[in-house]
Amino acid sequence: MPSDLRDHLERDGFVRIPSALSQDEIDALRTACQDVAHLGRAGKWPFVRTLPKQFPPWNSDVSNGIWGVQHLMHPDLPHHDTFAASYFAPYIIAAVTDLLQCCANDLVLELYNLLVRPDVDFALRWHRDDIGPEVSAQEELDRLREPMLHAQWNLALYPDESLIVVPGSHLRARTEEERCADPFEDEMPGQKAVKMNPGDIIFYNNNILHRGVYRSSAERMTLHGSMGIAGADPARARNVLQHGVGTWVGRCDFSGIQGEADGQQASALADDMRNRLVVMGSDQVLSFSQPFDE
Ligand SMILES: O=C(O)CCC(=O)C(=O)O
Repeated sequence: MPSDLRDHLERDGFVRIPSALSQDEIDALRTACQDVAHLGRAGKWPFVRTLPKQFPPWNSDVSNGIWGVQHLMHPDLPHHDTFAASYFAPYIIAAVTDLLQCCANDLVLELYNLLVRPDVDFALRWHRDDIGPEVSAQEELDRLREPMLHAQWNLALYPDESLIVVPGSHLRARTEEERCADPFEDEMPGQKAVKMNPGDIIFYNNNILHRGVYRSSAERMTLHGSMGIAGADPARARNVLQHGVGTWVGRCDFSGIQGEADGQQASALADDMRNRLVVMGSDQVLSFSQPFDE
């Protein structure tokens, strides 16, 4: 099916959906995010992205501050139902099915986290999420040519220009200059800050060459999610589960999610997407209470 959204994502490595949320929806999510960010900063929620670490796993020592709150749909986190409703919102399901050219019944629950303003300025180094810097140019290209099996997005609740990308770099191996650049290079040729207004969503290829540059003075509350396609990538499902989701996802109660997404009850879709993750992440069909219990 023709898709402008997918065409843009394929060409540039990212695509914007402007003003996807109403002001009321933004306000409700801001309230929920303020609360969980406060818990995270106070050391009262153990699943946080702590400074100065860029990649998981993070420990729960918040003495240097945090730049993210993990596991927004965790049943023990306040507002988990508000976050689940936003993860399974019709505008997300419509965009992901369009981008992945699949139907909602193919989707798998993955990650939902919050990215927040650190207490001191902080930056991530240039990276591709799933391809390490040490690979050869040929391997880099081979990996970049693999089909797109999941979609990743940022949904901004405040103006946000922290994500810096090199447009088009998801289509090619790094140039010699990019390969040899300082990992914290502030002037990478062609770089572009992805500017978002409150309520905007950016979907991006997580293997585009990118980094995050965070100013402590700019409020940031950006929801950071991903969804996959069932059956396509069991290794990724196992990875999602191993990164902590497996310990709690079986306890999520999605029955309170109102409304429809892709012509079906959003609550039923949520259950199905969770079940597909668990089935894919295990080598056999398992009930939730077995290997993923806390
Ligand atoms: O802050 C962002 O938007 C990007 C985060 C990022 O690059 C990452 O988590 O790998």
